[in-house]
Amino acid sequence: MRIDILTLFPEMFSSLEQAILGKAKAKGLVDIYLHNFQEMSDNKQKHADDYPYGGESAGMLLLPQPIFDTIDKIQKETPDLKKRVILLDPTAQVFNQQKAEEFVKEEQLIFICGRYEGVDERVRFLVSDEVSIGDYVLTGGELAAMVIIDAVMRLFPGVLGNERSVKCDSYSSGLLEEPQYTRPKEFRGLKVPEVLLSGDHEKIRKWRLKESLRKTCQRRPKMLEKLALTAEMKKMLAEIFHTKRI
Ligand code: 6GU
Repeated sequence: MRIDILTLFPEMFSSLEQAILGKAKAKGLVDIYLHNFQEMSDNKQKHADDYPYGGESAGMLLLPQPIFDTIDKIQKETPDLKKRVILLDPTAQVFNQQKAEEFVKEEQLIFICGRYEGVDERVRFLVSDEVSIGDYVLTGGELAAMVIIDAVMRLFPGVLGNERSVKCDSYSSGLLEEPQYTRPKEFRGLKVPEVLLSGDHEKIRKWRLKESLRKTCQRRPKMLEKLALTAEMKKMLAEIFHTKRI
């Protein structure tokens, strides 16, 4: 996959080289191209922003020209790649796991990182997707782009090194992951549930499913509404409600 990032602060992305993305790059699964669209500005002072028409407005807007020209340049370099052009915008729909699963199927992702008060409305003609990462305002789209890139890259086969962990992800399966334990069996008086040490796979499967349902019920009850519940799940949920531990 090729990732292009349009930003006024390309140096912010150096941390992407670490961790998951570093691994993906080392394996040749992804190439990242950073574009400082300010350098594409056709005015003498290399301004990338200006005041909005109409006056009385709070701040500056990103100019359309440097962004349009950068996208044109990228399109010329990569005419054949199946791509999405993604505008980071705090007023857009919130990014989620489903979007991450869509994006990972593309050959190229182009991120336009907004700054200041936002972008000239005409920039939206260029984009296929607009996303926010939550209901709060950041100073720019850079951190949001990094969040999205991380969520997408870890879905790439071979990046995590353990495909099961993607399939069992909270949000992919429709249920939150059950509590998990590692060594030792007892730590500061806190014990690992007996069933996990029993070696009885069917009992363990049931325990995991039930705890997964319990956690989803407690933390994200809306997720259960979207799930096709099996008879086994319904029985477990009834037990969970009956014991009133939620
Ligand atoms: Cl995409 N941009 C900015 N500036 N703030 C945000 C955001 C994006 N998502 C949440 N907050």
